[in-house]
Amino acid sequence: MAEPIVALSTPPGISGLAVVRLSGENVFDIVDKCFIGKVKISEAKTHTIHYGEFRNKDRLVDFVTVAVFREPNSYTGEDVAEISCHGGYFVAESIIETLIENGCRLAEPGEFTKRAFLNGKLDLTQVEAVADIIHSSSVLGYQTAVRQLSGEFSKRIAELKKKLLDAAGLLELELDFADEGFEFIDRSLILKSIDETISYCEDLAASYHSSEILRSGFFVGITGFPNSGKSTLFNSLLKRKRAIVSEIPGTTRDYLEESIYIDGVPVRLIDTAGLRETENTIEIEGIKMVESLLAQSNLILVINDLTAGQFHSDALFFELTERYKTSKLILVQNKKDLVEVIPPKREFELFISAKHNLGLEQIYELFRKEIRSETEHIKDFLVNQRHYILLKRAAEELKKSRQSLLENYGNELVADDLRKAVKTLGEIVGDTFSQDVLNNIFSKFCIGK
Ligand SMILES: Nc1nc2c(ncn2[C@@H]2O[C@H](COP(=O)(O)OP(=O)(O)OP(=O)(O)O)[C@@H](O)[C@H]2O)c(=O)[nH]1
Ligand SMILES: [Mg+2]
Repeated sequence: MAEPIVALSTPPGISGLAVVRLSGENVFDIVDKCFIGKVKISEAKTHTIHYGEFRNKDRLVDFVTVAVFREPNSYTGEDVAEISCHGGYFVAESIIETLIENGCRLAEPGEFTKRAFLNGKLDLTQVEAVADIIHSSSVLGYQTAVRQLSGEFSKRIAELKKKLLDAAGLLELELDFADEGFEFIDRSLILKSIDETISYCEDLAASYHSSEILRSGFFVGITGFPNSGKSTLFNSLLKRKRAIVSEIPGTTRDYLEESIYIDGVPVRLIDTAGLRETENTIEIEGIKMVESLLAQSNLILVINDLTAGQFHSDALFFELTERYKTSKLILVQNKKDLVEVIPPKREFELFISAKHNLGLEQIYELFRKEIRSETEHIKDFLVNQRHYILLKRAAEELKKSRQSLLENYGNELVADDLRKAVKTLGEIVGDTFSQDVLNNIFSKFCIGK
């Protein structure tokens, strides 16, 4: 078993309870040095809870309960003790200090989960699901991550691997009989397996973008020329006065971000500084900062001031549409209360009055529609960038093997490509992994997890 580690597993600060977790060699003996209860923790049965005093030498630190999990039936697969104490700033801190004095080391971020992975308790997709559950900001994202934690993703990958390995095995078997002139495989069946796997990998990879929405929210960038009413719309959508609004152009200097929830998904509204127009070309001043905000937006609302004319922001709108090809753009014609006649609507625009809350339901409906159409792509799992890259690579390798098969290359070659794809799929669940990959995954965890 690895060296004993300790950390606070609940958020620090005022709370009813706090949980300090220990894992590794001798943790029960270490607890016994500080805990006085009816039984010794080192003699306690697994999956039992014990009440008693936690002491630092002669000083009473708190009355606590200690939960005992003996290896291998614990989160990490090692001996684990979880001490529940009172919340607040000092108790857990003091307990951790005492345990460190008695031989524990403070855990690194994600170290408990890393040990769970290394001890075979969780595979990599499950580890990533743990991180997604902790950080998930949407209901659907959380639900999908929980499903992933149950091992569904890994099961699916295992099925794909088996299908490909079976095909490779058959091809190799046939090779053994080649001298006798036997050909007993139905190549169309192998082709079917390959095709099914390619389309599964590609579909799953395509859900990466949508998974990101469930993970971190649906980003809406609000842009347009100064004074068009961006901040007014931002406030109206939030239903509170968050941004400063004034008739002076250039009121918003950098950007503001706030969230609203639509169908359990956070919509992250970003109000930005107005883009300035100069002489003949549309030169977008300060676009550098706004640029990265818009680039990460799923939806971009370009606000136009109708009193300056319906077409006043058209060139800007089309330029941004050209620039941000992966985002959806809508031209929002604002201040409709100030114009006599509302011009005919084009398919990419909406008419509202942000100040008088007119037509806002069209915008909420737009959010709803876009989120729905994006999250429809979600299969059963949250695909992250690492999965995305591996799924794409597996699909490429399979396409190669498909080609080799169609062109009647030797079985060896086809089988070889199939095995490569199997290895790539295996990397998704962590059959093979590099330290870099592990470090990258666990750096996203907090201490205590
Ligand atoms: N009548 C009317 N006035 C509006 C409407 N929307 C915004 N305004 C006014 O337009 C002016 C500019 O509004 P802001 O929301 O500050 O505009 P902005 O686009 O954020 O401006 P900058 O931050 O300077 O780029 C303010 O005086 C608002 O009250 C509207 O729908 N109708
Ligand atoms: Mg503003």
